[in-house]
Amino acid sequence: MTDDIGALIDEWHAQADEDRPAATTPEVGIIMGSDSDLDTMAGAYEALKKLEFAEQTDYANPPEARFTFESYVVSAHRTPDLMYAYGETAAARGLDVIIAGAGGKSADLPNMTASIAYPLPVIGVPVQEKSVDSVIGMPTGAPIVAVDAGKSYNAALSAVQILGREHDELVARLDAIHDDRRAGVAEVSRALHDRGIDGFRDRQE
Ligand code: AIR
Repeated sequence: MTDDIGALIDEWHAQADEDRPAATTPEVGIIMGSDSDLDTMAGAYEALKKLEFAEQTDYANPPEARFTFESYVVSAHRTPDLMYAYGETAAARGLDVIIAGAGGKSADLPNMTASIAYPLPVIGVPVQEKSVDSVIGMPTGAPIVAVDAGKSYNAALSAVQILGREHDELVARLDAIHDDRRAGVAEVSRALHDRGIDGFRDRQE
């Protein structure tokens, strides 16, 4: 294979053969069908950043952070060979969980990657409402975990929940952001009650 897609495929296979220590490889892989999905998939990036994950852009030179993620565009229909290679090499490249998003009515990247990478968990993100059925509609024996349309932020939280079974520090980070969210509700609840609806609305404008 000599084109750029072939070069990526060869690179992933070579990385899979390297057998690098777990602390140096990305734990989470974010893949999406097109770069037009990026705005929607950015929620996963935001959640991972909040949880102190760093983006690993060079497989051979990991960032200092203990937990990292990587991101790629992989199209199930335009580049099925690339999708196959990603799913097939994911575990050997050190990934523990994949977040896969695709849009349109044929959003097959999440479901196909789940089948190829099995038993590695794949969390599917339907990029649009019309993509939900194709992401979650898997036959018995071919599992996928999925979130609602556009909820890539939740996909990242689910990914870190999975990693948390092995890493206590991630559980602590998940607890901390959950506490922040609770505090946010407490604050707004008190403000609404104490200022009354008109006062609350005035303060928001
Ligand atoms: N897509 C890309 N390859 C296969 C599929 N199903 C999806 C992308 C994107 C939509 O098609 O995930 O949401 C439109 O892609 P584009 O590149 O035309 O903007």
